[in-house]
Amino acid sequence: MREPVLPRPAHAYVALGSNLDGPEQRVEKAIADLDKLPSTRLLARSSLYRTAPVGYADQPDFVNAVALLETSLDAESLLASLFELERAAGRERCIPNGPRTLDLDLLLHGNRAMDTDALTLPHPRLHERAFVLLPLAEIAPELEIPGRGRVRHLAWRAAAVQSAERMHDHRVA
Ligand code: PH2
Ligand code: MG
Ligand code: MG
Repeated sequence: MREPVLPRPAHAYVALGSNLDGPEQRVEKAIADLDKLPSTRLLARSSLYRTAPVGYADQPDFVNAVALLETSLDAESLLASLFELERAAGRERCIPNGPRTLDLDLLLHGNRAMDTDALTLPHPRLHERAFVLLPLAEIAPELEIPGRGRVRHLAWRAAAVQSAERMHDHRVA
């Protein structure tokens, strides 16, 4: 049987998004839930961002954020845990790119590179999405996306064509 726990923990970046039924609270709760996953702890998180929908325009604005985890779960096990949190948030998969209560996308898992039907790492659209890059740039501006460039450069480029507005600072009560 495949061993789902790594000998040494990896850094994993997760993108969070919601645009239904209290998106701010849903993203905040999901960040707290990520910290509770087995063999996993939250190392850093971005602010919340209000972003215009990309891909399918006729839906509410999204709330987006990015979290950095230290985890001993391998990429497949972490992905399964993310799906479970989406399911627990009542996620229904109807319209592609359509409205959702909670979307958790695995962006990077250590330096793992893979492309299967189940999972592509790094995330294939990470480098072109302001709603991912701006929050990611807040917590990892110098991170290099293999074959794509440095996060702060990618974020700067994406911000010129898509809007992503930083919401109130989550650290302030
Ligand atoms: N997610 C999508 C499609 N479009 N647009 C924004 N602003 N934020 C998202 O999280 C998002 C999207 C597919 O997952
Ligand atoms: Mg997504
Ligand atoms: Mg997704």
